[in-house]
Amino acid sequence: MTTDVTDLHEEFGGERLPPGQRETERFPVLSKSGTPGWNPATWEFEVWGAVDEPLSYTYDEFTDLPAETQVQDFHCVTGWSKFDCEFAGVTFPELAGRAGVDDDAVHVMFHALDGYTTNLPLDDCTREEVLFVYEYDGDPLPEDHGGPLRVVTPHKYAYKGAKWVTGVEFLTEAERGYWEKRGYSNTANPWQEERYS
Ligand SMILES: Nc1nc2c(c(=O)[nH]1)N[C@H]1C(S)=C(S)[C@@H](COP(=O)(O)O)O[C@H]1N2
Ligand SMILES: [Mo]
Repeated sequence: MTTDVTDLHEEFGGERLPPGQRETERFPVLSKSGTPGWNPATWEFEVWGAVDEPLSYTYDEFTDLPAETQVQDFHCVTGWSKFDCEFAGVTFPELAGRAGVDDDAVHVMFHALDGYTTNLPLDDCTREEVLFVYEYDGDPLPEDHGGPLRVVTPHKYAYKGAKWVTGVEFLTEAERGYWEKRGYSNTANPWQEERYS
């Protein structure tokens, strides 16, 4: 079953194409420092911080979790949007439920293989469309786009979605990630054009 979440913009009172964006058919690659490469024998995905049960998965274990396929739009802060991306993976709420999030957790930091980090308030993460993605258009997620595993955040500019994600840290206080420390918006709502801070 595939869920179409491309009507998400209605929640934000905006058009499907957010202001100042241009639709592209291509799927450009944007990375701060190239594709890091991963080793399937040693790759691990971990959940830690303010949780009852820290979690750790190999690639095979992760891809055995209950998964779903969604059609989503993708908005890059540099001005392009790609409609109708088919992503398959595990939802944030599914994973958070397995870890048991502590009552005092308010914020989340995503960690990635290339040293990238990005942050979001917990409320912005506990949404079905925040997905840990390992398939794109029915194929394994290409490494340039964050394979083996990346996050997508269709309600935010795409820098909130860590490619090559290896960990999720639940925090009791807000912190800023890589681009959030370097001038990009902490809130990143495309329909309010929250590009810079
Ligand atoms: N680990 C990691 N994740 C990242 C980045 C990065 O440099 N490293 N770049 C971000 C930015 S700025 C964007 S626009 C999207 C780009 O995703 P794409 O290359 O699949 O288009 O990934 C985001 N996630
Ligand atoms: Mo970006």
